[in-house]
Amino acid sequence: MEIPDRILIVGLGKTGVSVARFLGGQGKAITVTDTKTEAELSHAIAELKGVEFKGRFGGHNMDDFINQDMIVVSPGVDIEMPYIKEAVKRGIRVIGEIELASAFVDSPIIAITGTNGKTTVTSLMGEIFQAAFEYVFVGGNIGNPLVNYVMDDKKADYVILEISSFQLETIHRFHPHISVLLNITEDHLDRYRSFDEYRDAKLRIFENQSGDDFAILNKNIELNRPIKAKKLYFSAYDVVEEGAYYRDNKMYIRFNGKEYTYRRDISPLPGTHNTENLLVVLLAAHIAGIERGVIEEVLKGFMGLPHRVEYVREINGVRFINDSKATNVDATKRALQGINDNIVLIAGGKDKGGSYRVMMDELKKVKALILIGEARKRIIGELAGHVVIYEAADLDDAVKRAMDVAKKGDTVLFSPMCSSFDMFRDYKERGEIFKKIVWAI
Ligand code: UMA
Repeated sequence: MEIPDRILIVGLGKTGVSVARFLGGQGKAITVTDTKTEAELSHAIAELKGVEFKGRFGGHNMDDFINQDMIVVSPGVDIEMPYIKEAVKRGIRVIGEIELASAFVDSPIIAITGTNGKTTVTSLMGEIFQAAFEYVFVGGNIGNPLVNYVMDDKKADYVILEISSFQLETIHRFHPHISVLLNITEDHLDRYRSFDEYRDAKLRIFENQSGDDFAILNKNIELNRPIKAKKLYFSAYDVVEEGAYYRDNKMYIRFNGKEYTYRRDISPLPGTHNTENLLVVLLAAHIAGIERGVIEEVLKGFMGLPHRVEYVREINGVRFINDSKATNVDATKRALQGINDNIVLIAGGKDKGGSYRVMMDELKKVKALILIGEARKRIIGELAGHVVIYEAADLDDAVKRAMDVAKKGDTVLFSPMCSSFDMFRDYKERGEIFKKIVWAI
């Protein structure tokens, strides 16, 4: 990709900082803009030491958007905003970090998207590939921008990326060798006008693939879209001809005329959703020709991720579980499915506009729902009458109330169903704070 001279970077979070360092290193004239003030961004700005840039902080300005050759937007920036629409109208190229960075990647890319499970799949796949090859880069939405790999100048055998729908909105030529779509349920309806729009963004992961590439698809999700890549299906319910499936405690991988079998209990990760995650990982590992011994060794030792149904401690027979990474209703539903009855659920945060009623079945296991955050009123509006609900002032107060309600044998599950940005920096900070509160009891 030919990088033009005048570039605007919108957003100075993780993505913006890495993009600015990359483009600054190329001697480009960069402007960085963010709605946050200079004081709020002091840490990010400190990371740009030695990079020459013009900063526009505390808000955006139309002049910055229209006097550029290219604009690189962060994933959290809505490309429907008027400044960007105006720039597009004037023919200015608007791309995201994934599009920019992937133009400089010549190793095979494996890209993983889906509403839930993508971080687990990316991490586990990353560990297996790292055990099998000399150097594998694992990044993307998982928290390590791809442009960091490009700046590193060390060629990887594989590049494994967690990719969000936001990142897919701004691709043009991004071309993974293997693309995975795990599942699609309601999420981010605060950003998208409809579920279809969200799904369409996710499906873009396949748009630049050719017949030499692979598309790993969920057999139980109807897509009705033409996909040029070779389609391989996975299913935890049905047998598939080519791909991966689960039957009678075994996982079967059928690829290239061969069949490989793994015991399901080789992995300690619980639940049907994790069976699906494992099937995808095994399939990708076999496409890459990784040996069974390497795969099994990593599978046995992978205990799951922090903040994803993470056991914290037991107090007077009450178990506490941190599931702060559940930033949508489907994720909380999955967590509830994996736990027996008598759950005290702490939830709430920043609302994303999806329906809370989809968890009505699982709600039968919940003896009390304790709510925090901005989403409280909407959740009450949808679930009142179906479960006992308490409102709490903050997370501290919520844990206190949970302690009052929970009896020996119960589980206190912190699984917010919402994003964290109303009260915390991100889901990680939220989970750490929850664990600290629980450990302080
Ligand atoms: N900003 C503006 N103008 C706007 C909107 C935002 O200036 O109109 C500024 C904010 O003030 C802030 C900056 O943009 O300073 C934040 O940018 P960002 O939200 O894109 O955050 P990054 O730190 O760059 O992190 C992003 C991803 N965040 C989002 O998609 C919201 C991270 O995923 C990702 O790890 C990182 O890039 C590296 O690729 C997080 C996430 O929550 C984990 N992802 C969502 C999810 O998984 O559900 C999609």
